[in-house]
Amino acid sequence: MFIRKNRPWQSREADVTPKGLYLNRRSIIASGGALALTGLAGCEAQSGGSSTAQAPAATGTRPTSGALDYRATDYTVADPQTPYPAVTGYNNFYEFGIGKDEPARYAGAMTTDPWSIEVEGHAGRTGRFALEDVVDFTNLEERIYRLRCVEAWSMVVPWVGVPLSRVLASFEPTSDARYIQFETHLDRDEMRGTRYRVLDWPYVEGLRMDEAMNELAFLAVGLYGEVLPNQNGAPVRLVVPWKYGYKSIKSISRIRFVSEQPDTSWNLSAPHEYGFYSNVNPNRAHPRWSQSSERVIGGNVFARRDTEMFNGYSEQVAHMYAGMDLIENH
Ligand SMILES: Nc1nc2c(c(=O)[nH]1)N[C@H]1C(S)=C(S)[C@@H](COP(=O)(O)O)O[C@H]1N2
Ligand SMILES: [Mo]
Repeated sequence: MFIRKNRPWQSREADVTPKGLYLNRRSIIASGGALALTGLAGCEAQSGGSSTAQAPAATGTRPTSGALDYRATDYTVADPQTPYPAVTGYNNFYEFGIGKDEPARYAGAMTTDPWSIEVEGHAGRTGRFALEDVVDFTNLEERIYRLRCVEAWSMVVPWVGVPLSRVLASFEPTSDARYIQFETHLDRDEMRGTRYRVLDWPYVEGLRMDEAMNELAFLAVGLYGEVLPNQNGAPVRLVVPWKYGYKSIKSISRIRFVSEQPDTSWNLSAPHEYGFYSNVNPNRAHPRWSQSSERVIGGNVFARRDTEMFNGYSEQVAHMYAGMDLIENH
C-alpha cells in the first residue's frame, strides 16, 4: 500500500525546500524570554505502571506493533492522503527536539509498553488505568482527517482509533467537568528534547467539554492501519481536526476533568500568538504570518491550498462557537 524504503519525500523536502521558505516557531525560541535554553528543570520523571482500575468496554489487550484490526468510516476527505514517509518523517514532537526530523530519529527511545493513563478530577471513575483498559482495541475505526499545523503546512492522515467521547463517557464525568486537560508523558531520560525548556514540560492541552464530546474528536492509536509510530504520539494521542495541530496532544498519560479553562502549553509560552481555542481560521493571521493558505506536505514542494474555516469541518463544529468572536477567542 505504501513504500517505506528510501523515504523519497523526506530527502526531496530536505534537499529542495530553501530554508527561508519554512514557516516555523524557532524564532520564538531565539526571542522568547520564557523559552531560554536553561537546561534541566528538576521535575520528577513519570513512569508507566500496572493497572489498578478497570474501565468498561475495553478488553484488556492491545497490539504494540504491526497491523491493527479496524473498520472504515465515512470520515474522509477528497484530497489524497499524505504519503507514509512524510506523515512519519516530518513531525512536531518537541519532547524529542524542535527539528522536523528529530522525532523520527529519537522517539524510538520512549517506552510505550506498559502504558497507563491517570484519570483525575470531576468524574465517577478516577485512578490509574492501563491503556488497554481505556481503549477497546477490538472496536477501532479509521478516520481520514486533514491536519493543519499553525505553521501553515498541512497533511491528510488516515488515523485509526476510537471517538474521544466514548472514552470520556466511560469515566462518568460529573456536571462540574466543563473542560478536559490532557498531559503528555514526561521521561527526562527517554525524551531528550525535554532537557531544553523550549516549553514548560510536561506538554499540556485542553478542550471545552462539548468540544471533547464532538463527533470529530478522536483518540488515535494507529495510522495507515498500523500501530502509531512513536514520533506520531504512541501509544495514544488526540486528533482534533478543526483545530491547529498543536491541540492534538501526543503520548497522553494524564486526563483531568476540570471546571475552569485549563492551561495549555503553547498559550502559556506565547499567549498573544496561541489562544486556548486555536480553531483553524484563515481570517485570523498569526502575528508573524498569514493563515490564509497552507503548504501541502508530501507532494510537489510548492503545492499550496487555501485554508478553510475550521479546516473544512464547519458543518460538524461551527455551532459550538455561535455568537463567539473567533478573532478575540483565537
Ligand atoms: N506532546 C506533544 N504533542 C504534540 C506536539 C508536541 O510537540 N508535543 N506537537 C503538536 C503539533 S505542533 C503538531 S502540528 C502535531 C503534529 O502531529 P504529527 O507529527 O503526528 O503530524 O502534534 C502536536 N502534538
Ligand atoms: Mo503544529
